[in-house]
Amino acid sequence: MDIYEEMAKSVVELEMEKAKTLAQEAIDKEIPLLEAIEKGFGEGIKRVGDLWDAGEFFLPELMRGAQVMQEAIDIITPHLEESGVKRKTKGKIVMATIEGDIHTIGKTIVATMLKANGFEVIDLGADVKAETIIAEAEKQQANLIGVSALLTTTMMGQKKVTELLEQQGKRDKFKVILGGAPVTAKWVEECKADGYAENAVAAVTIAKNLLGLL
Ligand code: B12
Repeated sequence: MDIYEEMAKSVVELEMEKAKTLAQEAIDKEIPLLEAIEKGFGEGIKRVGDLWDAGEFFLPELMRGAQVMQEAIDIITPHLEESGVKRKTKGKIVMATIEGDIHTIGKTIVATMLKANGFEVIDLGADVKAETIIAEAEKQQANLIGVSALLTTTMMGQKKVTELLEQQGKRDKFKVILGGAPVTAKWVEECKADGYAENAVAAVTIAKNLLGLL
């Protein structure tokens, strides 16, 4: 079994110690860390999601799976950042999961991937009001705002970000990108946002594109 499959399995089997050991192994053996996140632990949480969808996993398993994935990523992230620090900053992005929504995993992966690709990322966490996201983007003089939503009920908050920017006459100051499992290109268009990406690799491409770096 390759290490990515072992990583995925550790999340599905809710094996915290195993996941942490594998994360450390990836660092020690200089395995590409972004791939370890996407193809390994990220694949694992997707399978956990499928098991939840199929009614085979319940909330406690779901939460444990998320914790296992998060702790493994926490071990990897400082090493990713280490390799990224010496590069010139490509741009500054303020990221958050929108108000009412506590899903952090996808947003954190995107933030990690952007950092690893030379962006400066200010991660505001989850359950963040549109007003706060905008205020922070202004304070930080960011070029980009990234907003995640995993619930159909919280997606409206993404639209609120672009609407508020418009109302406040600040829409031209920032490029806004949206994402999260229920988000589609059509929804992004409806929100009058600037970009959509369905995964973290695409998020880096769209961010670079919007800042004219590609
Ligand atoms: C893990 C999980 C949880 C964990 C979250 C832990 C955490 N720290 O994040 C816990 C257990 C806490 C949880 C809670 C809940 N959850 Co939940 N959860 C999931 C699950 C299984 C996986 C989500 C995930 O992390 N996926 C893995 C990541 C890597 O994928 P991702 O988030 O899509 O991110 C990728 C892309 O979307 C994109 N992306 C993401 N964000 C952004 C942002 C930008 C700017 C860009 C460009 C791209 C981008 O890139 C990412 C990397 O590739 C999904 C099921 C599923 N199949 O998605 C349900 C799911 C999202 N949850 C759901 C629900 C209903 C809930 C609860 C309401 C359950 C409850 N009754 O309490 C609560 C929510 C409470 C709240 N107020 O938010 C539903 C949502 C239904 C809907 N359509 O609205 C889902 C779809 C499950 C289901 N089938 O019913 N959940």
